[in-house]
Amino acid sequence: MKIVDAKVIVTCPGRNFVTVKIMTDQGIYGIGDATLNGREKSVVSYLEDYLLPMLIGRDPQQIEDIWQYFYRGVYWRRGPIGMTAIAGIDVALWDIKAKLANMPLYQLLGGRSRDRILVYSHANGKDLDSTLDAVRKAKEKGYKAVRIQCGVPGIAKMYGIAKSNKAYEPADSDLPMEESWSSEKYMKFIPEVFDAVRKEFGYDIHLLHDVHHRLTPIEAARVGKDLEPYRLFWMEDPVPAENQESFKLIRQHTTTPLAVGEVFNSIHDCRELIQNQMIDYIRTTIVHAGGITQLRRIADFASLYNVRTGFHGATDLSPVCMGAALHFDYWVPNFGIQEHMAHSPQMEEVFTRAYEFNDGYFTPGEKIGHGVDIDEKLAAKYPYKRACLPVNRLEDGTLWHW
Ligand code: CS2
Ligand code: MG
Repeated sequence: MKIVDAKVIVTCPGRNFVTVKIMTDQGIYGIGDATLNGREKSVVSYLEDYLLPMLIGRDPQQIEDIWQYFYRGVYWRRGPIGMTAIAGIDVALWDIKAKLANMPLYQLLGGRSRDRILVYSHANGKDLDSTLDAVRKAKEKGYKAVRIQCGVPGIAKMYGIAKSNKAYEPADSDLPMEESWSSEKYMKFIPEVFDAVRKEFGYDIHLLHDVHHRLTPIEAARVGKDLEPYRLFWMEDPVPAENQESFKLIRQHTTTPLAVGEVFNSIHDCRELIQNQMIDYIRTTIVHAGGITQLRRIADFASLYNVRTGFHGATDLSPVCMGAALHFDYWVPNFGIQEHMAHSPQMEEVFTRAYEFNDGYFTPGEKIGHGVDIDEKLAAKYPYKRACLPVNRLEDGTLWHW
């Protein structure tokens, strides 16, 4: 079997998506997500100028050898752009292999380990009342787990909060918008938010929260401690994770579970946190960490330390990534939870998919491959439009983590 062609499809049905499509001499093709929010065109160039020409003529069944060729063979290893490009190719090859085997991808991985996949939705609001209302709406839709993000008095624009009633999309300007942040105001207010949510909804719903890399280790330790009475499912990205040792300090002070990894792109980014049991969930995703081939290694390594998966699943990860992630979630023994920010109807028109939502859980569907496809004619109707993520500053102007 040979790869006879490979291309990148860039489309913007409300936001930019990058899709890799690989065609074989037996008429079977596969697709993979290669979307990196705010840097899409860099990944497109990496694919079109380098990786895709190297694919032509290869046997698509040699998934591992192709992964090693692109990882070890490139000299300049790792990094979000390279690993996202490799991920797009890797998922397309797994899609081809499962189609060749005439089975859903989860069967090829080892069969399902559960009947259904727990997901969490986002409940956010510019103030406490609108956040409580968002939790009500998520519960009405059947979600058993919600991520709570609430505007903080005195902070003009908060990450994770949708504008008016539109879906949340942080890459909302051609060049970066600047936002202002106060850890003090946030730390003072956030316990009130969870107190109000638990008072209204009790403890039968899982609550998650994303600190989004904003705090110092001791501040994160304090917030983790302050939130203990509200028994969070997890507190996410409490601090930037370049210095993984700093998680020891957080761990010493709080039992609030920690989830990290959506910005990681290699097993080497996760190793210290996992082997020192400084986190409880690993969020590294298929699209940003080199695809299924590397994610299997990360998940297996995490299982040695009782760390469970909790994949990133924001709308800037395309339905192709969601589809592949759900097959992975169906199989992976140490599954934790899957993030689900619903894509818009316009996006779902471009990407047909087999996965289904039912009462707070997903199933990946029984279509062969990962079950997601792209309507290229429709995709062509939505040309790429540059959009960058915001940049963040403290109130005194210091550049800070967004
Ligand atoms: C967030 C993301 O979903 C999450 O946990 O961290 O929305 C993140 O801000 C975006 O994916 C960045 O593109
Ligand atoms: Mg996050």
